[in-house]
Amino acid sequence: MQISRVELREVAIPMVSTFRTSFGVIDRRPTLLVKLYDTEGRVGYGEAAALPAPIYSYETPATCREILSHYIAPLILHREFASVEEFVQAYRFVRGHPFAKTGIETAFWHLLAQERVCALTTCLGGTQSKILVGESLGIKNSLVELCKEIELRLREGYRRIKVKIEPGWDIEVIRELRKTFGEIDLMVDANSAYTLKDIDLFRQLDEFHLMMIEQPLAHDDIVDHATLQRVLSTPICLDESIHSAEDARKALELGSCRIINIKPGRVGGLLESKKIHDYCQAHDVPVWCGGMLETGIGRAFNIALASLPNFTLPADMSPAKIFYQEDLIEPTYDIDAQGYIAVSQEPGLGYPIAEDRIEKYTVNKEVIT
Ligand code: OSB
Ligand code: MG
Repeated sequence: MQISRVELREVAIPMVSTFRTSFGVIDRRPTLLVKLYDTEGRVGYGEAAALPAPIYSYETPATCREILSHYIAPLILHREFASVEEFVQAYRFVRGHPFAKTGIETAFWHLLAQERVCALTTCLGGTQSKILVGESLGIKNSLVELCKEIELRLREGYRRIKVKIEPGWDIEVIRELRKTFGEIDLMVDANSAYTLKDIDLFRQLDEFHLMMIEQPLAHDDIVDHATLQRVLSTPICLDESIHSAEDARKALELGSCRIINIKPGRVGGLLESKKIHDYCQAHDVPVWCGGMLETGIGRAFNIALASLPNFTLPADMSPAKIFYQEDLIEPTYDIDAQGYIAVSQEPGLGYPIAEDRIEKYTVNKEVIT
């Protein structure tokens, strides 16, 4: 396969609700679409889902554009690639910038899936035909508001509730949720809002039999997490701290976590995600697929990834329509009453792309040939 043209399109779709975490409020969500054209006339779409500000990681849509247009696109244009492995080799010397790399790598997967006339799940080696879905709930203005949304999501079928926490919105919230909803599958995500000084708070949280505590300590730490994990019976799940299969190996050897959240954007693509999956599977560590409020295009790749056999815990995979006025795939996927979404078996992306909406929401466009 040979790439003849790279197109970068930043799209900005109005959000229907804001998403508050310990690192800040997400109330607008530009995202970067990467379009690859091959010499056979095919077009592959990928998504670089960095947040609009460097608050979850250092990347933004602007840094993704810079890295892709100046450094990565020139390395992959007009060269022959027989596999994704060869494709990523072309830019292996570009350090960091995993969201940018995921944008272009997923577009290449989309091209491959079209060339081979196979579903993304098949291309990746997926084995599950449906995946269990949970909902991730931001920090709300009140407990009443939080409870109302949880009630709605449980009714819709979501099987796991993840609640964002921060100092002042943690132990009392969880106590109340256990009182109201009983023993539902409940977990928390701190997005690095705490330190080891808060160890007593985590001992208290340990009493609530949570499925896991996601990224309680610093975004770049695996040492203090090991200290914390040693005193807790609740599994720690690492998100921000894991950028590669090597990071996963080190964290598991240190005992920093017992579960890993795999997000393609955070680790630089589907190939690296698969490596983390394989390493965890070989070491009996369950994984699940996290989300970055992607549009349906980014979610399509996440769904295929989550069909690999060791993705045994519910994914952050609510349909993008929960966050956005309109999605970029139409029709989008939905969850059934048991909390599952079907893994698309259609060749290519697996969902129809709404080209007119992409056009409508494009705020800037760059073409590299
Ligand atoms: O920490 O998992 C996170 C969204 C943006 C940035 C970080 C996170 C999240 C979520 C959203 O929790 C999950 C989703 O995309 O459904
Ligand atoms: Mg997280």
